[in-house]
Amino acid sequence: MSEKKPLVGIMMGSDNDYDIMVESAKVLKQFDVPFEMIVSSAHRTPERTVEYVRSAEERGLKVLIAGAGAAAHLAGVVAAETMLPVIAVPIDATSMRGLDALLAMVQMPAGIPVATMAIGAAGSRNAGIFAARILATEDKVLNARLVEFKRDMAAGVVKKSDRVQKKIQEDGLI
Ligand code: RP5
Repeated sequence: MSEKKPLVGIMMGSDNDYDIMVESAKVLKQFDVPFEMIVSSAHRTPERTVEYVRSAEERGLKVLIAGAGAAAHLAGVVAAETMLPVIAVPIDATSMRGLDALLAMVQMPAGIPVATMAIGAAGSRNAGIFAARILATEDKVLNARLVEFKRDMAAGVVKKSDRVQKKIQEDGLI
């Protein structure tokens, strides 16, 4: 992890969520955004969760990401305890394939918002990007990195289209 003071806190309900939540971490690392990571459960360790969140703002964190599966209350509980923006990542941890966590996160009642991403690894990557976008509103260098990232992605799509054109010709369809 970077030696700079963390700006983003990545929380997850279980170490079993790590493989998904590491995707947020990879994105933040790519954009050189310092972060920290903690396992804390809204249900199994409610006090630990509240203590961590209450100290977050004081310690200089600007955004919190909360990933959890099943009856996923983590993001909502976190948002209830802080004024920091909270990004939620639903995780596929049960026979409901993450739909349970998605609904628990996205259906927050009015007043305590959480920004809910898609289920799983793509959602976790987007959580990292979204956190970076929030921070970029006050950081021109980070903003430039995000602009470059978006440009590279667009160039990637054009390359994919070129490959499809080649393939359809090779397949003798046009
Ligand atoms: C949630 O319950 C965690 O976020 C995890 O996704 C799920 C299952 O936890 P484990 O039983 O795998 O620790 O709190």
